[in-house]
Amino acid sequence: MNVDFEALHRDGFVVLGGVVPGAMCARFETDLEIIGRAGLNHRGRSQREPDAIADLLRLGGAYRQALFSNLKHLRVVQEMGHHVVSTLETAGVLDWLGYEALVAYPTIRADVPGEDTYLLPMHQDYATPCRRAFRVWATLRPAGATSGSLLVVPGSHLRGLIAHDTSDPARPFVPDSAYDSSGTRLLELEAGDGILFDPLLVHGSVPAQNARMKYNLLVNLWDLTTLADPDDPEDPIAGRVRMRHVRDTVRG
Ligand SMILES: O=C(O)CCC(=O)C(=O)O
Repeated sequence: MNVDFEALHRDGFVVLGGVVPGAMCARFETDLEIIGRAGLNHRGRSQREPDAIADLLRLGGAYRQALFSNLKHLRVVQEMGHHVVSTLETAGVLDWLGYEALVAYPTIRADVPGEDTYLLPMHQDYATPCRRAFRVWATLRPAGATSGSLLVVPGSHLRGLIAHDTSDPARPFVPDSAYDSSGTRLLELEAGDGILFDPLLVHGSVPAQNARMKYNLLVNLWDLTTLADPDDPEDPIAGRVRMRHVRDTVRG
């Protein structure tokens, strides 16, 4: 894989074609289908939606929370994470980042069609606790306006930290007036494609318009020598992380 570092610096992101192999996407699909069916069977429910897991998650409750928080521990998700990091290493990205103490871990987003509680309006990443950080967002299904995707604003990272509107603490967002939205791009990607991006890039959720789940792999790449200090009230990154804690408390 070739990474265009000039574009990464200029735009704040680059597309990574096929960063998650098709076989891993397929195993993830199989795992989620099996989990969904097993959960429905256990509760004596039948499948109504194209994705059994969507029916299961709509049942809500503590089981839903437990399931969400454990999806990232699926072996295939861990393997995807390792694959992404070693692909980036081979492409010279880790050398380019030059981190002194690399944290690299994968997590998963699984968006239920029609639910908007967990969608992210245009924002910079405020859950990233290190000053030096990058992330990978990869789609595990084809991404686009109908199937759901991500909006990105090329070059917006160059503005540095932008103040978020927190009038609704459950949904902090960057106001339109804070960036030039004329170049906003909706990512159209194949399953397994992704982007490597600067957490300061202004970006936001594009929900699926169809009845299918939207699945994304996120890989966080942080330099732990630049960890923000939550005890320092002046630390701007720590302030962002506080915004995230408030959001999670309010949103649930
Ligand atoms: O995939 C999405 O809907 C949004 C993901 C995102 O913006 C994030 O993780 O920061």
